[in-house]
Amino acid sequence: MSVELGLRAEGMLDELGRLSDKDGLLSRPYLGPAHRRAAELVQGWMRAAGAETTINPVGTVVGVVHQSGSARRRRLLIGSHIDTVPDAGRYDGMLGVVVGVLAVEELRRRGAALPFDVELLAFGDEEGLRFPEASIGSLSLTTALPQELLDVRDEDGISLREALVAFGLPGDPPLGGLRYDPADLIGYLEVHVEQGPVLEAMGAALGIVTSIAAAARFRITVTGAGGHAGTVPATMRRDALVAASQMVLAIEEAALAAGPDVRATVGELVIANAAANAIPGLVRFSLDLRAPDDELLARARAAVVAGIAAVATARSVDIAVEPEYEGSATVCDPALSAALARSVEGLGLSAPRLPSGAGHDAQTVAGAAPVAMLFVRCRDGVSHRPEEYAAPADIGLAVIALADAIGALAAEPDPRSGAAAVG
Ligand code: HGY
Ligand code: MN
Ligand code: MN
Repeated sequence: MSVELGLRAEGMLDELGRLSDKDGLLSRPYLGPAHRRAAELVQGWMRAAGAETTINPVGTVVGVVHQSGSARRRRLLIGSHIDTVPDAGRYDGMLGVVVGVLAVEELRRRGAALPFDVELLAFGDEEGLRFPEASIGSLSLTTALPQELLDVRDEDGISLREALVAFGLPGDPPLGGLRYDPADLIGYLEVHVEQGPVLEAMGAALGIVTSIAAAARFRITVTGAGGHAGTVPATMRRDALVAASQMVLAIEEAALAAGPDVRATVGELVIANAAANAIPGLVRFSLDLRAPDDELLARARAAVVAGIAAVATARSVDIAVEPEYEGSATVCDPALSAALARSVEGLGLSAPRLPSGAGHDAQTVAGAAPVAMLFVRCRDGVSHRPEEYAAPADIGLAVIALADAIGALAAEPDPRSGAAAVG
């Protein structure tokens, strides 16, 4: 059973993985043409699984499997994301969306009568790489987003409002009105490829996530003095690239000093108006900072900012450090996690517990509902690269485990209120 489900999932992931905004590699930014095609493909899968579907005002595909009975019912959310980083693998985010659809299909095949609705979600902006805000899809469900967000612009100057219209949606959605009522939500379950080497090293197909790391992302601008490469003596330069390079090393040094669980990454660096015969006067780079808890993240941030400020002073350049995204460390809900663990163990598998260094929509949804995550082993721990791979057999086991966990939750009292999970 699980092998067939895994092979079906692999076929769906192959189909989804071909929808890209770039030839020859998988790149699916939020609200781009490929995201639109992927959203429609996923919407069709959700509909075929028996869900009532829509693409909501910020591009999230929503599929509600209504249970017969009273109108206003509590909902269990199952989701992940279908946007990708550039040159991505076919599993990050997409695996969780496909597994959710197949688990709902499996429950229907079993004739499961659930006391709550199941809502499938395919978010479109988890990576948060296009606009200076991240996870707009999941954030809109948990936070009353300001209408001004519609005016933020991507690096091509396209506003969120314009991108929504290009995607085929209204350009003026009431962002604040998208928020879910936490009282309606039983919880949120997300299945995700581990994106790390731990499960593979343990020989475990699946794992239960204990917590999701705190994360902060910044845009740093270094302003020095441009000039002619041939005429300005080295001792008279305020070279923004040399200063930025020293800052990158200072960031590494500060992060290492803050502790082995702190992760600092400069993934993007751009020289404004670069020319081989001109001294760089303006450099912008990104900084992605992670730590297992908020306090350590705060300490690491202070150390890193102090380090780059010292370089700026020594090199007489100016810096601007603009926060772009912040996600608190998130502890997964014990009751929902226990339901996932029991369903994994029910398959005769070990259910190791492990933290997530990667961020997920679950971190955002945790603002409105208890969350839990099921990790699927990935080869060599590689992710955010085309070599990313999860075996169909493991994915099939995840489908069964998720279906079993949903069925088990149906039989248990609501993990939050203790009442029956009926709305
Ligand atoms: O950056 C992350 O951890 C996630 O892939 N957005
Ligand atoms: Mn992801
Ligand atoms: Mn990712």
